[in-house]
Amino acid sequence: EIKMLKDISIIGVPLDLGQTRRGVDMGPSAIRYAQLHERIERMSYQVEDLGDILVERTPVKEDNSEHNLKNLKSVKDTCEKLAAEVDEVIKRNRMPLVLGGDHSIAIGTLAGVSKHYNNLGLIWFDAHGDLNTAETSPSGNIHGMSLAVSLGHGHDLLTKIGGYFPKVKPENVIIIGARDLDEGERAIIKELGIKVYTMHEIDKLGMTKVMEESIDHLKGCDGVHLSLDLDGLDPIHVPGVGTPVPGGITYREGHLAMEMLSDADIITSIEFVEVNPILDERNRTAIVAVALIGSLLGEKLL
Ligand code: Z70
Ligand code: MN
Ligand code: MN
Ligand code: MN
Repeated sequence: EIKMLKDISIIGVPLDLGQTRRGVDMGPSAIRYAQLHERIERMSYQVEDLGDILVERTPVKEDNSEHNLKNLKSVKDTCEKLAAEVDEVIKRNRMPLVLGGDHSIAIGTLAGVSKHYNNLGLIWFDAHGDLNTAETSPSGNIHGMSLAVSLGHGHDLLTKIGGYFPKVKPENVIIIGARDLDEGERAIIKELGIKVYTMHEIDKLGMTKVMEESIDHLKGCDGVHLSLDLDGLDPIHVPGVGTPVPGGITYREGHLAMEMLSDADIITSIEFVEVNPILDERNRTAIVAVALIGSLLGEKLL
């Protein structure tokens, strides 16, 4: 059974070292500027903002010695701090709302969340699978590896954050919005039997059915983490993402998905990642992020 938490703690993670486009470290500021706190408070949640996790940069030369894992030490250190902070928030019976930063931070969020549940579910909204390892990654960017790491696949320094692994079981993971998967990612999806709703299934079934099935699939879970990469949406609506992939989830489908999660009352922790204000137009991407968070937390049109 899922125990819902009605007090919310915002945690910013200004990390841009899990990929190679600078600027996503300003994501938390942009989302706050789009009035996140005010918007949630209006819905009569009790909200606290814990500020940002301190991101320390190890000089790039030293940090790129490990094979195909860029900035491994900086990403690991940041994720460890984030895990500890998320853990504290949940211990205080509050719901963590984590703002990225690039998607490598999910490694830390899940390390802090997962120990509080016996059977954690995970919804991964993304154009990508983030299921690479150093062996399969075409880029060496850790933000393309964070789901694999959380499933226990990848470098020990990442999989063992928090002192245990895996953080989530493959049968409890659902990817929604995928349309850019690498060869090695397709292989691990087959090998582990991960449930994936690509854009093909979303087009064919419709978002309503996709979310009904997803919610039903996770009904045995005692908590569900939502990790939402803004690039899951179509870049028409969110120009401020580092890796735009055409043909994504529409603004309306995105809201519908969030509203259905809200009605099902299953989400126990949240993260929104990959907002890059440098690439954005007038903060549109952060504004969309805040609107989606509103729907997810129960904002109604009427
Ligand atoms: C590619 C890689 C990725 C986000 C891009 C891209 C991964 N599969 N993830 N943008 N959020 O480099 O591993
Ligand atoms: Mn307040
Ligand atoms: Mn991602
Ligand atoms: Mn992505």
